[in-house]
Amino acid sequence: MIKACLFDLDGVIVDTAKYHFIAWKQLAREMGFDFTEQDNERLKGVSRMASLDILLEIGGVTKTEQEKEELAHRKNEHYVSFITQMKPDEILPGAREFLLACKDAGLATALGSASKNAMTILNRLELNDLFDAIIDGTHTSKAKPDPEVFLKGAEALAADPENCVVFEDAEAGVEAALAAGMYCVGIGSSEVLNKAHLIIEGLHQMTLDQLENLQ
Ligand code: B16
Ligand code: MG
Repeated sequence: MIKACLFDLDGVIVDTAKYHFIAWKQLAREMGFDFTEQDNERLKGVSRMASLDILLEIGGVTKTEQEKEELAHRKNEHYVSFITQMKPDEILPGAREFLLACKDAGLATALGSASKNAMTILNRLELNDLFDAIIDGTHTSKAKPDPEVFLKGAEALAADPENCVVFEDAEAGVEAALAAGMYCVGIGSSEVLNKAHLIIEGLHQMTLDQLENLQ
């Protein structure tokens, strides 16, 4: 029986990938190489430092650890300049409605995101109150596909993993949910998310009845 819903942020609640893309592209330009939208697909759900490693690999560039810290900091400054301008109308279709339906049905809700900027984004979207627990990149040391972020979310909600469902748009996130022993609803392409128990285009397609059918 599902008692708790855990939500990834980027790609599930809001499309922040477009802002990550502009910020990474700008950094690549400063280093003298191009970064495409296709390249950006590789960074979805990946932590900031791991994303930088992929960017540097694409550019064929080697940097010291200290230089990498500075580059990641600079990228984050670009990114934060965008997300601090976000408005609630950027919430993806159906996300707010489904969160409200969960609350009305007495289901516990948690955020499970790799982002260290999750609180800033939720504040801008005015969604904080709809989450009983928020686990983000500031609370975790192991990146998805490690299940840490979702196990911490379940613990914060006092829910057993077998009573939890995770909503994820990234392959590594689906793997993290399954490794945690939870149900998973994939949001996006069935080619990439085929290990999920159910795949939908977005939370606008999700109903509470479908949660019962997962089991
Ligand atoms: P930050 P999610 C992830 O969010 C993004 O998909 C990924 O592109 C980003 O690198 C990561 O957060 C870290 O974000 O730089 O803000 O700490 O999908 O796990 O909600
Ligand atoms: Mg995501």
